[in-house]
Amino acid sequence: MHAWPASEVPALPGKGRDLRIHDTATGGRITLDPGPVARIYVCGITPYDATHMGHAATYNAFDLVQRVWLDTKRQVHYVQNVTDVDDPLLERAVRDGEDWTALAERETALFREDMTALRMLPPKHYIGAVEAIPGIVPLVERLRDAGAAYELEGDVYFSVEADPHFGEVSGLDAEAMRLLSAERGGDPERVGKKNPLDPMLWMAAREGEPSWDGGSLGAGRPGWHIECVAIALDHLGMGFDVQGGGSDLAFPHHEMGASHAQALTGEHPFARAYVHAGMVGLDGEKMSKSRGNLVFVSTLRREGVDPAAIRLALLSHHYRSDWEWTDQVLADAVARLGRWRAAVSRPDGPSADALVEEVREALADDLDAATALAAVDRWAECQRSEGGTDEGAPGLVSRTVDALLGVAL
Ligand code: 5CA
Ligand code: ZN
Repeated sequence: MHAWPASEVPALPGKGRDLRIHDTATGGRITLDPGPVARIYVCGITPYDATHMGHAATYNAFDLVQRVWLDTKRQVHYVQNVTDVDDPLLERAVRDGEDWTALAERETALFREDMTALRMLPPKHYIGAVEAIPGIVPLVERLRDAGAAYELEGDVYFSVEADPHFGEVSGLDAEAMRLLSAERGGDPERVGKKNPLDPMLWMAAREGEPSWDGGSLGAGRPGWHIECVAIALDHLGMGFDVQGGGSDLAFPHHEMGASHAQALTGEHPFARAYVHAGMVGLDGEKMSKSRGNLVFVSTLRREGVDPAAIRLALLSHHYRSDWEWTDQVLADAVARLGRWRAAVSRPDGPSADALVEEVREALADDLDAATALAAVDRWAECQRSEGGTDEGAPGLVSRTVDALLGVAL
């Protein structure tokens, strides 16, 4: 699949700091030490509805990871998937009497537009589940042949016992895993499984549903976790720097993915850091396509909201906290954008050299965007109340805000 166009990232004077980030697996902050090419995999959308503020907040967090790395003069090898065949997508297509491929294509196209408008840097490889199927089948066959997977009524399940590190990503106990597995696409109640938590790797063809040639597995379609594993191994290999997604992916998705990959390769870890963004809610509930309590990026854009203001609204919350989208959050962001634009529109101003370092330090410190915004606020206020004589300052502030926060002033 093609991704979306990249907005330019201005180069800043000096060099950024190495990223210290919270890793779900160790439960603490680690300093990432990627080589000259940092590798990141971020789970993409399931395209059955438009991009909502929760999605946007999660992609914003990982966009900041990229921007911090780029500022350290590294290259970034960023991979993202599109779950363009899965139960919720097929169910929505049936509900609306629409062809599932048309639905997936339309929503993926809208996602690209939203990401472009929000100045999210595109992945180098943007891969759909359907196009990954030829690579998935041999992986499932290998797991089965190694005894790490087994067949049940034509479906193929992964055996969580095959990975000695199973459980280390989420750190949850068996009961918590069981509850979440039932909630998030698993089938712990299915009779005949070796372990109730075992996830499906390959689903045998169902009547009325799309299916693909699965070689010795028979016709069918891939399970969810193996999709991301196949794409990540193909484009990044084991031991890449960050696997990212919202906190609802820590279990089962990232736990199972790590175990699939570790069982396949005998190597550990799959990712060096598992990074999870908090959940954005609306009216006291997690914003989700299945609940329908959604504020869409595209709706706000259509209403004439500046995407830079949407981006500032996302940035005003710490990426790991759960927060609520409200009209006030957006109104505050619109006001802030106005203040910043007024401040950089003057020909000179107070020196911004210290500001560049403050923004760098805040983001390197577990992506503390709110602190970065506060630093820019202080410069803008100083510009408003006192002004200054540094002719390069407004331009430097614009470039800093663009390069590190993805906000075009
Ligand atoms: N296709 C899979 C990942 S392989 C998937 O989870 N798709 S999704 O469309 O449901 O979600 C896309 C991303 O947005 C995931 O990282 C998910 O954790 C995140 N996300 C979904 N809802 C929210 C929310 N309310 N707040 C924050 N992030 C969210
Ligand atoms: Zn994924």
